[in-house]
Amino acid sequence: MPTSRRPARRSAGERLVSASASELLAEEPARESVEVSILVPCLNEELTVGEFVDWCWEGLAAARVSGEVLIVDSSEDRSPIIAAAHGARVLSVPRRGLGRAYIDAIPHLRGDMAILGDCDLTYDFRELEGFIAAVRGGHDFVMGTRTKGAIEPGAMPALHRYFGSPLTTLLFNLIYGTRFSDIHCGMRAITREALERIELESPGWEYASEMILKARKLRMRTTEVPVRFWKDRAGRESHLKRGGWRTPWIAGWDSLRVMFLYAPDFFLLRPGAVLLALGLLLAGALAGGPFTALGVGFNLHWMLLGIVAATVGYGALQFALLARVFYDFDRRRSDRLLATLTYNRGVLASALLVAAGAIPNAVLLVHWLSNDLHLLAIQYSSVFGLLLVILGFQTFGFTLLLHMLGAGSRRRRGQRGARSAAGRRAGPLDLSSP
Ligand SMILES: Nc1nc2c(ncn2[C@@H]2O[C@H](COP(=O)(O)OP(=O)(O)OP(=O)(O)O)[C@@H](O)[C@H]2O)c(=O)[nH]1
Ligand SMILES: [Mg+2]
Repeated sequence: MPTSRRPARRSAGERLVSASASELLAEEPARESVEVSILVPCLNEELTVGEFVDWCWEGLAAARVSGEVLIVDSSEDRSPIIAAAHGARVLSVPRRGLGRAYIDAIPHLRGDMAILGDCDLTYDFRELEGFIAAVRGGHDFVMGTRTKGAIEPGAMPALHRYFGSPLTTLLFNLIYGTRFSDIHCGMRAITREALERIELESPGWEYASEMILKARKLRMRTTEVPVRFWKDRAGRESHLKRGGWRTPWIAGWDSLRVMFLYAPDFFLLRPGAVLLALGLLLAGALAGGPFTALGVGFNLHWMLLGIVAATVGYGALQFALLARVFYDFDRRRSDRLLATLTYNRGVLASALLVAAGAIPNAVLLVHWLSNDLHLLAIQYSSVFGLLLVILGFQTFGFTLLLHMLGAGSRRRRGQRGARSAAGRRAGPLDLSSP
Protein backbone atom coordinates (compact mmCIF):
# COMPACT_ATOMS: atom_id res chain seq x y z
CA MET A 1 0.00 0.00 0.00
CA PRO A 2 1.37 3.43 -0.88
CA THR A 3 2.30 5.71 1.97
CA SER A 4 2.41 9.47 2.16
CA ARG A 5 5.54 11.24 1.05
CA ARG A 6 6.06 14.45 2.91
CA PRO A 7 7.69 17.02 0.64
CA ALA A 8 10.95 18.53 1.80
CA ARG A 9 10.59 21.82 3.67
CA ARG A 10 10.69 24.76 1.32
CA SER A 11 12.55 27.93 1.69
CA ALA A 12 10.75 29.19 -1.38
CA GLY A 13 7.56 29.67 0.63
CA GLU A 14 7.82 33.44 0.60
CA ARG A 15 8.11 33.64 -3.17
CA LEU A 16 5.31 31.18 -3.71
CA VAL A 17 2.93 33.08 -1.50
CA SER A 18 3.34 36.28 -3.44
CA ALA A 19 1.60 34.74 -6.46
CA SER A 20 -1.82 36.06 -7.41
CA ALA A 21 -5.11 35.07 -5.75
CA SER A 22 -7.00 31.94 -6.82
CA GLU A 23 -3.77 30.41 -7.94
CA LEU A 24 -2.27 27.21 -6.70
CA LEU A 25 0.91 28.27 -5.06
CA ALA A 26 2.79 25.07 -4.49
CA GLU A 27 4.61 24.27 -7.66
CA GLU A 28 5.40 20.57 -7.58
CA PRO A 29 6.04 19.61 -11.18
CA ALA A 30 4.74 16.07 -10.72
CA ARG A 31 0.97 16.21 -10.36
CA GLU A 32 0.45 12.59 -9.52
CA SER A 33 -2.85 11.73 -7.91
CA VAL A 34 -3.01 10.53 -4.33
CA GLU A 35 -5.65 8.66 -2.38
CA VAL A 36 -6.40 11.30 0.23
CA SER A 37 -6.50 15.09 0.03
CA ILE A 38 -6.61 16.78 3.40
CA LEU A 39 -8.51 19.90 2.46
CA VAL A 40 -8.48 22.66 5.03
CA PRO A 41 -9.33 26.37 4.85
CA CYS A 42 -7.11 28.78 6.71
CA LEU A 43 -7.63 32.35 7.81
CA ASN A 44 -4.86 33.89 9.88
CA GLU A 45 -3.82 30.78 11.78
CA GLU A 46 -0.05 31.32 12.01
CA LEU A 47 -0.12 30.12 15.60
CA THR A 48 -1.31 26.64 14.69
CA VAL A 49 -1.04 25.92 10.98
CA GLY A 50 2.55 24.62 11.00
CA GLU A 51 1.90 22.04 13.70
CA PHE A 52 -1.42 21.23 12.09
CA VAL A 53 0.28 20.32 8.79
CA ASP A 54 2.72 18.15 10.80
CA TRP A 55 -0.28 16.39 12.37
CA CYS A 56 -1.69 15.71 8.92
CA TRP A 57 1.53 14.06 7.72
CA GLU A 58 1.58 12.04 10.91
CA GLY A 59 -2.03 10.96 10.35
CA LEU A 60 -1.43 10.02 6.72
CA ALA A 61 1.70 8.05 7.65
CA ALA A 62 -0.11 6.24 10.48
CA ALA A 63 -2.91 5.31 8.09
CA ARG A 64 -0.31 4.20 5.50
CA VAL A 65 -2.02 6.10 2.73
CA SER A 66 -0.78 8.37 -0.04
CA GLY A 67 -1.93 11.92 0.52
CA GLU A 68 -1.54 15.64 0.20
CA VAL A 69 -2.31 18.53 2.51
CA LEU A 70 -4.09 21.31 0.65
CA ILE A 71 -4.48 24.55 2.60
CA VAL A 72 -7.05 26.95 1.14
CA ASP A 73 -5.71 30.20 2.38
CA SER A 74 -7.16 33.70 2.74
CA SER A 75 -4.78 34.94 5.42
CA GLU A 76 -3.10 38.26 5.88
CA ASP A 77 -0.53 36.84 8.28
CA ARG A 78 2.30 34.34 7.70
CA SER A 79 0.05 31.26 7.67
CA PRO A 80 0.61 30.37 3.97
CA ILE A 81 4.37 30.67 4.30
CA ILE A 82 4.38 28.46 7.36
CA ALA A 83 2.01 25.91 5.79
CA ALA A 84 4.12 25.69 2.62
CA ALA A 85 7.28 25.36 4.70
CA HIS A 86 5.73 22.35 6.43
CA GLY A 87 5.00 20.69 3.11
CA ALA A 88 1.41 21.69 2.39
CA ARG A 89 0.19 22.84 -1.01
CA VAL A 90 -1.28 26.27 -0.54
CA LEU A 91 -4.13 27.56 -2.64
CA SER A 92 -4.56 31.28 -2.23
CA VAL A 93 -8.17 32.45 -2.50
CA PRO A 94 -9.87 35.76 -1.71
CA ARG A 95 -11.51 35.99 1.69
CA ARG A 96 -15.12 35.19 0.90
CA GLY A 97 -16.14 32.81 3.67
CA LEU A 98 -15.50 29.27 4.74
CA GLY A 99 -17.96 27.61 2.34
CA ARG A 100 -16.57 29.60 -0.57
CA ALA A 101 -13.04 28.50 0.33
CA TYR A 102 -14.10 24.84 -0.01
CA ILE A 103 -15.88 25.53 -3.29
CA ASP A 104 -12.78 27.24 -4.69
CA ALA A 105 -10.60 24.30 -3.76
CA ILE A 106 -12.63 21.43 -5.21
CA PRO A 107 -11.18 21.60 -8.77
CA HIS A 108 -7.68 21.43 -7.29
CA LEU A 109 -8.07 18.19 -5.36
CA ARG A 110 -5.66 15.41 -6.29
CA GLY A 111 -7.15 12.75 -4.07
CA ASP A 112 -10.25 10.67 -4.73
CA MET A 113 -11.17 11.24 -1.10
CA ALA A 114 -11.07 14.51 0.82
CA ILE A 115 -10.82 14.89 4.58
CA LEU A 116 -12.05 18.30 5.69
CA GLY A 117 -11.56 20.22 8.91
CA ASP A 118 -9.96 23.23 10.60
CA CYS A 119 -6.25 24.00 10.88
CA ASP A 120 -6.58 25.21 14.46
CA LEU A 121 -5.47 21.94 16.16
CA THR A 122 -8.97 21.36 17.53
CA TYR A 123 -9.71 18.31 15.37
CA ASP A 124 -7.11 15.61 15.71
CA PHE A 125 -5.75 14.97 12.23
CA ARG A 126 -3.26 12.45 13.60
CA GLU A 127 -6.19 10.03 13.66
CA LEU A 128 -7.49 9.51 10.15
CA GLU A 129 -7.88 5.73 9.94
CA GLY A 130 -11.57 5.70 10.86
CA PHE A 131 -12.44 8.08 8.02
CA ILE A 132 -10.27 6.33 5.48
CA ALA A 133 -11.61 2.90 6.40
CA ALA A 134 -15.22 4.13 6.15
CA VAL A 135 -14.69 5.63 2.68
CA ARG A 136 -12.77 2.57 1.51
CA GLY A 137 -15.68 0.53 2.87
CA GLY A 138 -17.99 2.22 0.36
CA HIS A 139 -19.31 5.28 2.19
CA ASP A 140 -19.55 8.46 0.15
CA PHE A 141 -19.71 10.81 3.12
CA VAL A 142 -18.37 10.28 6.64
CA MET A 143 -19.24 12.71 9.42
CA GLY A 144 -17.02 13.11 12.42
CA THR A 145 -18.88 13.12 15.72
CA ARG A 146 -17.53 14.86 18.77
CA THR A 147 -20.40 13.79 20.99
CA LYS A 148 -19.61 10.10 20.41
CA GLY A 149 -15.89 10.80 20.55
CA ALA A 150 -14.23 13.01 23.14
CA ILE A 151 -14.50 16.71 23.90
CA GLU A 152 -11.77 18.24 26.02
CA PRO A 153 -13.27 20.30 28.87
CA GLY A 154 -13.51 23.92 27.72
CA ALA A 155 -13.24 23.02 24.03
CA MET A 156 -16.81 24.11 23.34
CA PRO A 157 -18.78 26.89 25.03
CA ALA A 158 -21.53 25.44 27.24
CA LEU A 159 -24.23 27.27 25.27
CA HIS A 160 -23.00 25.63 22.08
CA ARG A 161 -22.35 22.20 23.56
CA TYR A 162 -25.51 21.71 25.59
CA PHE A 163 -28.02 23.90 23.75
CA GLY A 164 -27.26 25.11 20.21
CA SER A 165 -25.59 22.02 18.85
CA PRO A 166 -27.92 19.31 20.26
CA LEU A 167 -31.03 21.35 19.44
CA THR A 168 -30.09 21.99 15.81
CA THR A 169 -28.91 18.39 15.42
CA LEU A 170 -32.28 17.19 16.74
CA LEU A 171 -34.13 19.53 14.40
CA PHE A 172 -32.04 18.40 11.45
CA ASN A 173 -32.73 14.75 12.20
CA LEU A 174 -36.44 15.43 12.54
CA ILE A 175 -36.63 17.32 9.26
CA TYR A 176 -34.44 15.02 7.20
CA GLY A 177 -35.18 11.69 8.85
CA THR A 178 -31.53 11.08 9.76
CA ARG A 179 -29.75 9.99 12.94
CA PHE A 180 -26.64 12.16 13.04
CA SER A 181 -25.24 12.96 16.45
CA ASP A 182 -23.23 16.12 15.66
CA ILE A 183 -24.17 17.92 12.47
CA HIS A 184 -21.79 20.84 13.13
CA CYS A 185 -18.66 18.75 13.34
CA GLY A 186 -16.18 20.26 10.89
CA MET A 187 -14.08 17.12 10.46
CA ARG A 188 -15.56 14.95 7.72
CA ALA A 189 -14.49 12.80 4.82
CA ILE A 190 -16.08 12.66 1.41
CA THR A 191 -15.24 11.19 -1.94
CA ARG A 192 -14.31 13.71 -4.58
CA GLU A 193 -17.15 12.47 -6.73
CA ALA A 194 -19.66 13.06 -3.91
CA LEU A 195 -18.23 16.50 -3.23
CA GLU A 196 -18.73 17.42 -6.89
CA ARG A 197 -22.25 16.01 -6.96
CA ILE A 198 -23.21 18.01 -3.88
CA GLU A 199 -22.50 21.27 -5.75
CA LEU A 200 -21.99 23.36 -2.63
CA GLU A 201 -23.39 26.86 -2.87
CA SER A 202 -23.19 28.29 0.66
CA PRO A 203 -20.49 30.91 1.02
CA GLY A 204 -20.27 30.87 4.82
CA TRP A 205 -20.49 28.60 7.87
CA GLU A 206 -23.79 27.18 6.65
CA TYR A 207 -21.85 25.07 4.11
CA ALA A 208 -21.69 22.49 6.92
CA SER A 209 -25.47 21.98 6.98
CA GLU A 210 -25.76 22.18 3.21
CA MET A 211 -23.21 19.44 2.70
CA ILE A 212 -24.82 17.02 5.09
CA LEU A 213 -28.40 17.61 3.97
CA LYS A 214 -27.50 17.25 0.31
CA ALA A 215 -25.66 14.03 1.08
CA ARG A 216 -28.97 12.84 2.50
CA LYS A 217 -31.09 14.18 -0.36
CA LEU A 218 -28.79 12.59 -2.93
CA ARG A 219 -29.09 9.30 -1.02
CA MET A 220 -25.35 9.02 -0.44
CA ARG A 221 -24.02 6.29 1.80
CA THR A 222 -23.16 8.08 5.04
CA THR A 223 -21.81 7.10 8.41
CA GLU A 224 -20.21 8.64 11.50
CA VAL A 225 -16.76 8.32 13.01
CA PRO A 226 -16.01 9.45 16.58
CA VAL A 227 -13.38 12.20 16.78
CA ARG A 228 -11.45 13.96 19.49
CA PHE A 229 -12.06 17.66 19.88
CA TRP A 230 -9.36 19.70 21.60
CA LYS A 231 -9.46 23.09 23.24
CA ASP A 232 -8.10 26.05 21.25
CA ARG A 233 -4.43 26.69 21.95
CA ALA A 234 -3.72 29.57 24.32
CA GLY A 235 -3.82 32.78 22.29
CA ARG A 236 -5.90 31.32 19.45
CA GLU A 237 -9.47 32.46 19.14
CA SER A 238 -12.04 30.85 16.85
CA HIS A 239 -13.33 33.01 14.01
CA LEU A 240 -16.81 32.75 15.41
CA LYS A 241 -15.49 34.63 18.47
CA ARG A 242 -13.20 36.94 16.52
CA GLY A 243 -16.26 38.21 14.65
CA GLY A 244 -17.95 39.46 17.83
CA TRP A 245 -20.84 38.18 19.95
CA ARG A 246 -23.33 38.31 17.08
CA THR A 247 -21.35 36.02 14.74
CA PRO A 248 -22.34 32.65 16.32
CA TRP A 249 -25.99 33.71 16.29
CA ILE A 250 -25.80 34.79 12.66
CA ALA A 251 -24.03 31.53 11.81
CA GLY A 252 -26.78 29.58 13.62
CA TRP A 253 -29.50 31.52 11.81
CA ASP A 254 -27.84 30.91 8.42
CA SER A 255 -27.56 27.26 9.24
CA LEU A 256 -31.28 27.05 10.02
CA ARG A 257 -32.10 28.96 6.84
CA VAL A 258 -30.28 26.39 4.74
CA MET A 259 -31.95 23.54 6.62
CA PHE A 260 -35.38 25.05 5.97
CA LEU A 261 -34.73 25.98 2.34
CA TYR A 262 -34.07 22.38 1.40
CA ALA A 263 -36.98 20.96 3.39
CA PRO A 264 -40.13 21.59 1.34
CA ASP A 265 -41.15 17.96 1.80
CA PHE A 266 -41.21 18.40 5.56
CA PHE A 267 -42.81 21.84 5.74
CA LEU A 268 -45.07 21.84 2.70
CA LEU A 269 -45.74 18.44 1.14
CA ARG A 270 -47.24 16.43 3.97
CA PRO A 271 -48.98 19.30 5.82
CA GLY A 272 -50.26 20.54 2.45
CA ALA A 273 -51.73 17.16 1.50
CA VAL A 274 -53.45 16.81 4.89
CA LEU A 275 -54.89 20.34 4.76
CA LEU A 276 -56.13 19.87 1.21
CA ALA A 277 -57.88 16.60 2.06
CA LEU A 278 -59.52 18.02 5.20
CA GLY A 279 -60.53 21.21 3.42
CA LEU A 280 -62.09 19.39 0.46
CA LEU A 281 -63.94 17.07 2.80
CA LEU A 282 -65.40 19.91 4.82
CA ALA A 283 -66.26 22.18 1.89
CA GLY A 284 -67.51 19.25 -0.21
CA ALA A 285 -69.77 17.97 2.57
CA LEU A 286 -71.35 21.42 2.84
CA ALA A 287 -71.85 21.88 -0.93
CA GLY A 288 -75.42 20.59 -0.53
CA GLY A 289 -76.24 22.95 2.36
CA PRO A 290 -75.87 23.15 6.16
CA PHE A 291 -76.28 20.00 8.27
CA THR A 292 -75.89 18.68 11.79
CA ALA A 293 -73.68 15.71 12.59
CA LEU A 294 -73.01 14.22 16.02
CA GLY A 295 -74.76 17.20 17.57
CA VAL A 296 -72.51 19.73 15.78
CA GLY A 297 -74.09 22.22 13.40
CA PHE A 298 -72.11 22.77 10.19
CA ASN A 299 -72.83 25.95 8.22
CA LEU A 300 -71.23 28.58 6.00
CA HIS A 301 -68.49 29.39 8.51
CA TRP A 302 -67.33 25.80 8.45
CA MET A 303 -67.46 25.84 4.71
CA LEU A 304 -65.24 28.96 4.57
CA LEU A 305 -62.82 27.21 6.93
CA GLY A 306 -62.79 24.25 4.55
CA ILE A 307 -62.16 26.56 1.58
CA VAL A 308 -59.23 28.23 3.33
CA ALA A 309 -57.75 24.86 4.32
CA ALA A 310 -58.15 23.45 0.83
CA THR A 311 -56.64 26.53 -0.86
CA VAL A 312 -53.68 26.81 1.50
CA GLY A 313 -53.11 23.04 1.42
CA TYR A 314 -53.24 22.87 -2.38
CA GLY A 315 -50.79 25.78 -2.64
CA ALA A 316 -48.40 24.19 -0.15
CA LEU A 317 -48.53 20.86 -1.96
CA GLN A 318 -47.82 22.55 -5.27
CA PHE A 319 -44.89 24.56 -3.88
CA ALA A 320 -43.38 21.33 -2.56
CA LEU A 321 -43.69 19.62 -5.95
CA LEU A 322 -42.20 22.65 -7.70
CA ALA A 323 -39.27 22.59 -5.28
CA ARG A 324 -38.79 18.89 -5.98
CA VAL A 325 -38.42 19.54 -9.70
CA PHE A 326 -36.28 22.64 -9.10
CA TYR A 327 -33.79 20.86 -6.81
CA ASP A 328 -33.90 17.69 -8.91
CA PHE A 329 -32.16 15.59 -6.26
CA ASP A 330 -33.94 12.46 -7.43
CA ARG A 331 -34.06 12.52 -11.22
CA ARG A 332 -36.41 9.60 -11.58
CA ARG A 333 -38.89 11.17 -9.18
CA SER A 334 -38.80 14.51 -11.01
CA ASP A 335 -39.18 12.82 -14.37
CA ARG A 336 -42.10 10.73 -13.13
CA LEU A 337 -43.79 13.86 -11.81
CA LEU A 338 -43.35 15.73 -15.09
CA ALA A 339 -44.54 12.71 -17.07
CA THR A 340 -47.66 12.36 -14.90
CA LEU A 341 -48.58 16.01 -14.56
CA THR A 342 -48.10 16.86 -18.21
CA TYR A 343 -48.82 20.29 -19.60
CA ASN A 344 -51.91 19.06 -21.48
CA ARG A 345 -53.34 17.29 -18.45
CA GLY A 346 -52.70 20.32 -16.26
CA VAL A 347 -54.40 22.74 -18.64
CA LEU A 348 -57.34 20.37 -19.15
CA ALA A 349 -57.77 19.91 -15.38
CA SER A 350 -57.68 23.69 -14.88
CA ALA A 351 -60.34 24.22 -17.53
CA LEU A 352 -62.56 21.49 -16.08
CA LEU A 353 -62.25 22.84 -12.54
CA VAL A 354 -63.03 26.41 -13.61
CA ALA A 355 -65.98 25.22 -15.73
CA ALA A 356 -67.33 23.02 -12.91
CA GLY A 357 -67.09 25.95 -10.53
CA ALA A 358 -68.67 28.36 -13.00
CA ILE A 359 -71.85 26.27 -13.50
CA PRO A 360 -73.41 26.73 -9.99
CA ASN A 361 -72.35 30.37 -10.11
CA ALA A 362 -74.08 30.82 -13.48
CA VAL A 363 -77.22 29.41 -11.87
CA LEU A 364 -76.75 31.90 -9.04
CA LEU A 365 -76.40 34.71 -11.55
CA VAL A 366 -79.68 33.77 -13.20
CA HIS A 367 -81.39 33.78 -9.74
CA TRP A 368 -79.91 37.15 -8.97
CA LEU A 369 -80.99 38.69 -12.27
CA SER A 370 -84.49 37.29 -12.03
CA ASN A 371 -84.95 38.53 -8.42
CA ASP A 372 -84.32 42.25 -8.97
CA LEU A 373 -80.64 41.86 -8.27
CA HIS A 374 -81.25 40.21 -4.89
CA LEU A 375 -80.35 36.78 -3.58
CA LEU A 376 -82.95 35.14 -1.41
CA ALA A 377 -80.70 32.62 0.37
CA ILE A 378 -77.07 31.51 0.57
CA GLN A 379 -76.27 29.10 -2.23
CA TYR A 380 -73.82 26.60 -0.74
CA SER A 381 -73.22 24.94 -4.09
CA SER A 382 -72.14 28.28 -5.58
CA VAL A 383 -69.70 28.87 -2.73
CA PHE A 384 -68.25 25.43 -3.39
CA GLY A 385 -68.07 26.40 -7.06
CA LEU A 386 -65.92 29.39 -6.12
CA LEU A 387 -63.48 27.01 -4.45
CA LEU A 388 -63.29 25.00 -7.69
CA VAL A 389 -62.56 28.17 -9.66
CA ILE A 390 -59.69 29.03 -7.29
CA LEU A 391 -58.28 25.51 -7.52
CA GLY A 392 -58.56 25.66 -11.31
CA PHE A 393 -56.52 28.85 -11.55
CA GLN A 394 -53.97 27.48 -9.08
CA THR A 395 -53.66 24.35 -11.22
CA PHE A 396 -53.02 26.44 -14.33
CA GLY A 397 -50.30 28.54 -12.70
CA PHE A 398 -48.75 25.43 -11.17
CA THR A 399 -48.67 23.62 -14.51
CA LEU A 400 -46.87 26.50 -16.21
CA LEU A 401 -44.29 26.84 -13.44
CA LEU A 402 -43.76 23.08 -13.19
CA HIS A 403 -42.83 22.80 -16.83
CA MET A 404 -40.68 25.94 -16.76
CA LEU A 405 -38.70 24.45 -13.88
CA GLY A 406 -38.62 21.06 -15.61
CA ALA A 407 -36.98 22.66 -18.64
CA GLY A 408 -34.48 24.42 -16.34
CA SER A 409 -33.59 21.16 -14.60
CA ARG A 410 -33.05 19.39 -17.92
CA ARG A 411 -30.76 22.22 -19.03
CA ARG A 412 -28.72 21.99 -15.81
CA ARG A 413 -28.43 18.23 -16.19
CA GLY A 414 -27.06 18.73 -19.70
CA GLN A 415 -24.52 21.27 -18.46
CA ARG A 416 -23.43 18.95 -15.65
CA GLY A 417 -23.03 16.08 -18.10
CA ALA A 418 -20.92 18.26 -20.41
CA ARG A 419 -18.77 19.42 -17.48
CA SER A 420 -18.08 15.94 -16.22
CA ALA A 421 -17.28 14.71 -19.75
CA ALA A 422 -14.83 17.62 -20.12
CA GLY A 423 -13.38 16.75 -16.69
CA ARG A 424 -12.83 13.14 -17.75
CA ARG A 425 -11.09 14.25 -20.93
CA ALA A 426 -8.84 16.64 -18.97
CA GLY A 427 -7.82 13.97 -16.46
CA PRO A 428 -8.21 14.13 -12.71
CA LEU A 429 -6.64 17.56 -12.26
CA ASP A 430 -5.77 20.17 -14.80
CA LEU A 431 -4.12 23.01 -12.97
CA SER A 432 -3.16 24.84 -16.10
CA SER A 433 -6.75 25.96 -16.60
CA PRO A 434 -7.94 27.92 -13.55
N1 LIG B 1 -9.92 30.44 3.58
C1 LIG B 1 -10.73 30.76 4.58
N2 LIG B 1 -10.66 30.07 5.75
C2 LIG B 1 -11.51 30.40 6.75
C3 LIG B 1 -12.44 31.44 6.64
N3 LIG B 1 -13.13 31.53 7.81
C4 LIG B 1 -12.62 30.57 8.62
N4 LIG B 1 -11.64 29.91 8.00
C5 LIG B 1 -10.86 28.75 8.49
O1 LIG B 1 -11.82 27.71 8.64
C6 LIG B 1 -11.54 26.92 9.79
C7 LIG B 1 -12.74 26.97 10.74
O2 LIG B 1 -12.79 28.20 11.43
P1 LIG B 1 -12.74 28.23 13.01
O3 LIG B 1 -12.45 29.60 13.48
O4 LIG B 1 -11.86 27.12 13.46
O5 LIG B 1 -14.18 27.89 13.36
P2 LIG B 1 -14.64 27.38 14.75
O6 LIG B 1 -15.35 28.48 15.38
O7 LIG B 1 -13.48 26.75 15.45
O8 LIG B 1 -15.68 26.32 14.42
P3 LIG B 1 -15.71 24.88 15.09
O9 LIG B 1 -14.36 24.31 14.80
O10 LIG B 1 -16.81 24.16 14.38
O11 LIG B 1 -15.97 25.12 16.52
C8 LIG B 1 -10.27 27.47 10.38
O12 LIG B 1 -9.21 26.69 9.90
C9 LIG B 1 -10.22 28.90 9.85
O13 LIG B 1 -8.91 29.39 9.75
C10 LIG B 1 -12.49 32.17 5.38
O14 LIG B 1 -13.26 33.10 5.19
N5 LIG B 1 -11.63 31.79 4.41
MG1 LIG C 1 -12.22 25.33 14.57
